[in-house]
Amino acid sequence: MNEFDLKKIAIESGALSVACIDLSDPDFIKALEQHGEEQANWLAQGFGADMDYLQRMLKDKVDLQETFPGAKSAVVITFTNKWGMPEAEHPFPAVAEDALVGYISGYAKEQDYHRTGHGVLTSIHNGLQAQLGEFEAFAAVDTKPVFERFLAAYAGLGIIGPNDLLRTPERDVRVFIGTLFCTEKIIELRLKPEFAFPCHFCRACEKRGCPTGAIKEGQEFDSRLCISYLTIEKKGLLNSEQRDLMEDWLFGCDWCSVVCPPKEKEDNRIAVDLEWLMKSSAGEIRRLIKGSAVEYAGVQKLRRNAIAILRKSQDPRAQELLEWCADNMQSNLLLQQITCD
Ligand code: B12
Ligand code: SF4
Ligand code: SF4
Repeated sequence: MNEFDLKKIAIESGALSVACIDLSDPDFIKALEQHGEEQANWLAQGFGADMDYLQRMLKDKVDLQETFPGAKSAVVITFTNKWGMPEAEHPFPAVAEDALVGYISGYAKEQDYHRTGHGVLTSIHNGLQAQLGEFEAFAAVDTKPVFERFLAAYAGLGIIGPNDLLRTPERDVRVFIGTLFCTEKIIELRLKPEFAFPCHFCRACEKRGCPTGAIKEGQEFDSRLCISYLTIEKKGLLNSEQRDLMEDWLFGCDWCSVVCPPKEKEDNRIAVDLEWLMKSSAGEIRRLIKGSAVEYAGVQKLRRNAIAILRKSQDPRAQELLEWCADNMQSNLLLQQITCD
């Protein structure tokens, strides 16, 4: 296997870029352990909010031989799901101009990126086996305990920007990361990403990207303040402070990615009619979001977030819709979200 063949297989499988790490390299093992310590420190400071799985998976992310038995090489890729592209599609019904709306992040358009990434990695595995013979491999796209941004940055697919995202020469930060842990030794391939300008000449994501302070100059990323965390991961009720932070987002947030690179971008959000979201049957919405990244949050969380948005609205129709919800909703969480502090 040479560099050219690996790149050819990966690109033909749908990856944007590829690199490969030798998992037995002592420098890599040391860097991984150090990253584990840094993440433990980050979690100890509370920056991981209540995402307990980050703590639970920490050991498995460092001990790769235990997690992926027999793995010798990690093929790391970036890929996209038309994130940020004007032609990207979504299943939500069109919204009337004067409707009460909430927004879904543009990265959730098209098929769920976890599924897209697994497809690309399976195809790469097949391509490698065609050349090297059969071997076992484990694919991960946010689906197994892996320090994805660390691996991608270590392999040279990009750099970590002030927005905490992998910035790449191919598509800036609007890429996802996938890794294929192979029990066969593949060629070691580390890249040197080159950019037209360094992040410190720009800092747009830091200066005019994040509205909440989750990204702040000289400070570590704080999930507790991140709209993406509040709308997707946060369990239970949203208190008034959290409701104020989350603007009118129903799922995810685009502000720190849409400014990269720093020029005006099209609005890629998905507008959702809040009356439709509250009054349609849960089954219908579930069917609609099946196979999209939004499915991870589920209907109840989308509705909880919608209530949080409605409570901040000055529009009298928002109050009417909340009253309708109070009369018609069965879920205790949603009923409490209508009145909680
Ligand atoms: C938990 C999680 C979240 C949390 C926490 C986010 C965070 N910044 O940590 C929440 C819910 C907030 C979130 C939001 C989003 N997420 Co998210 N998320 C994850 C997940 C599952 C784990 C990340 C994690 O462990 N964080 C904890 C930090 C401490 O650990 P870390 O990633 O290892 O790296 C940190 C440092 O060590 C340092 N670092 C890492 N490597 C290196 C290397 C060098 C050289 C240096 C100097 C520093 C450095 O940078 C980080 C600083 O805090 C990953 C998938 C995965 N398994 O990795 C996706 C992932 C990071 N998310 C992703 C995406 C797309 C998003 C959103 C854009 C979605 C959206 N539109 O709403 C937002 C962006 C918010 C943001 N600016 O980070 C993508 C990012 C792709 C990219 N281009 O980087 C990932 C990689 C999923 C994927 N497979 O593609 N996410
Ligand atoms: S917005 Fe600017 S500073 Fe932020 S990651 Fe992109 S290029 Fe770097
Ligand atoms: S996703 Fe939104 S809230 Fe979170 S860091 Fe980026 S801009 Fe800030």
